[in-house]
Amino acid sequence: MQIVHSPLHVRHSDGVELHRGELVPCYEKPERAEYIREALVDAGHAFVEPRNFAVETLHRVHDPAFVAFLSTAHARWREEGRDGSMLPSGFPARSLRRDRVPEGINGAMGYYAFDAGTPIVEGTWDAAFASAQCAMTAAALVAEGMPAAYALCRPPGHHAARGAYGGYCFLNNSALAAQELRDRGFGRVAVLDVDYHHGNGTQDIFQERGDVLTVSIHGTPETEYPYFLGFADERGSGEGEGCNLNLPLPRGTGWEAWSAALDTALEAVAAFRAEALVVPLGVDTYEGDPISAFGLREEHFPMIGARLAAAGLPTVLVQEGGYAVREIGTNVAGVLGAFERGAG
Ligand code: SP5
Ligand code: ZN
Repeated sequence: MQIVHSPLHVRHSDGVELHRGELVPCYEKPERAEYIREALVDAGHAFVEPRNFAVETLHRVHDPAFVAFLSTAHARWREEGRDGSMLPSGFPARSLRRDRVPEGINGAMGYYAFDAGTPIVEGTWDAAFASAQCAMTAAALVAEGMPAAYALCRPPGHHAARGAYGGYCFLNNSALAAQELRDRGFGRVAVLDVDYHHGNGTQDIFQERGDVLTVSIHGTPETEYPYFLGFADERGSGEGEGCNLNLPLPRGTGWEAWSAALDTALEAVAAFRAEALVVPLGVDTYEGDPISAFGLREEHFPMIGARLAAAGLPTVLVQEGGYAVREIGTNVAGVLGAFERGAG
């Protein structure tokens, strides 16, 4: 499997998040990518660095003002004499206005964020842009004829919406990969999100589009993050009517029910007549994940890889969540190894 990865991810580090009422070191930390990289090197996969994409390529799926905010946020914070990790503390929820972006950095941060769990540090923009470039490069490689490629993205992306960040995500790497595939000639692209959390950002971005199917298997938002999107009755709108499928599952779901949902998801991808597939690949479905509550075990990840390969489509896999740091590499390598054997 061709792997695209950038060492710049380490610049996004030492942030803190608000978790159960306390500021704690962010669960989404550099060691995650290091463990994945080591496991994939050991498994003999080939690595390349991302190509350079202009910042304007991000505007295909993100609001330009949002991109400008992200790229300047920490410098504005430092101009006010602050340093370290930034978190918002006020949001334009019900009763408040959302038709104007506040002038000050604190208000602007609350305007563009949807949680207080996604720290911005000095190197966040460099890491997030490099991560997006990894995903777009992997898509370019597949469009150029490679059967599959994996983007070892960090920070992750699937929670990032057209104009909002959260859930440890800033730029929607998987959406950018899907868009790159569209722009390079694949007429219909499916996104099958297997991260523990609903891919709210990807759903938002493609909500009204009929050329990209979004499917997500995730912990039910009745109890699980991101709480306010990801229910089964969200089916897309306008031209995108019928082009979103959510498969929420209760806490404690194990392999049997999860893999039945994967069958349903793959049937939807086939019925859509997708020409290419993007897989936002979170391994926070693992039973040992510290912030999630499904029960998949190590032996199940290769089974996921084999099932995805059996779809028989040009495929871009994009790293999303997974916080059981010690096992994350084994689980990702399990998916990719089996995908390659299945596709071979
Ligand atoms: C990419 C990704 O996986 N993002 C996940 C972001 C989750 N952030 C908030 C998590 C809140 C979880 N609550 C902890 C419950 C522990 N049992
Ligand atoms: Zn997740």
